[in-house]
Amino acid sequence: MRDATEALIVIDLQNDFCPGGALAVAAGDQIVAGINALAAEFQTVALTQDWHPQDHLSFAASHPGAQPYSEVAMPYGPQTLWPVHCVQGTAGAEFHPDLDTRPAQLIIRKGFRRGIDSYSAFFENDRTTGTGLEGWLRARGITGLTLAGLATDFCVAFSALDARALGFDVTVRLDLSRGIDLGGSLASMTERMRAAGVVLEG
Ligand code: VGL
Ligand code: ZN
Repeated sequence: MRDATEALIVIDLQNDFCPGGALAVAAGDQIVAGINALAAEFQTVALTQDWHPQDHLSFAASHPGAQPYSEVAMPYGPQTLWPVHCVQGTAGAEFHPDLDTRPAQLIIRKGFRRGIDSYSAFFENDRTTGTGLEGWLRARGITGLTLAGLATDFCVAFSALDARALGFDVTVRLDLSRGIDLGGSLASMTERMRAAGVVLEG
């Protein structure tokens, strides 16, 4: 068992990010068994769940004429446009059926405000709206985080960078994460994590 000051945060292990899903990450489903085994080591486990309204402004379909994977200017800065994914209440938004959700004491839903995307488990993409995860962790005396899930170069990396900025010790399990890799994002975000002092394992 890990120390009581350590928590595992499993990022967006949902059907739409797995093969067959709307925003499938290659081999995204191959990390499920390893994450289940890892969760058994931790006394504190939280999951995040991408949870968008149907008309979310991170969807290309919400911007007439826009293509998925293009970029638009949002009031808070540039935003990549995605295929419609993880719509609240749909099968695509559910966790992968093999993910053991029983050890999780908290599920943080994010991206539910139509006008703001949320990659990070800590802050939405305006970089100021908090999700509440920091307070929950601090109230439980957590100082060290292990992150794994989907996608390495978006929600995992943004969460890891925010966690470092908030002062947590952070390990990302690269072997239990998979990336989207848009325009070299996997290499660039991995380097950003390394530079920020994130321990990269696997
Ligand atoms: C994610 C793009 C859009 C992720 C979520 O979980 O990495 N990526 N929404
Ligand atoms: Zn999303």
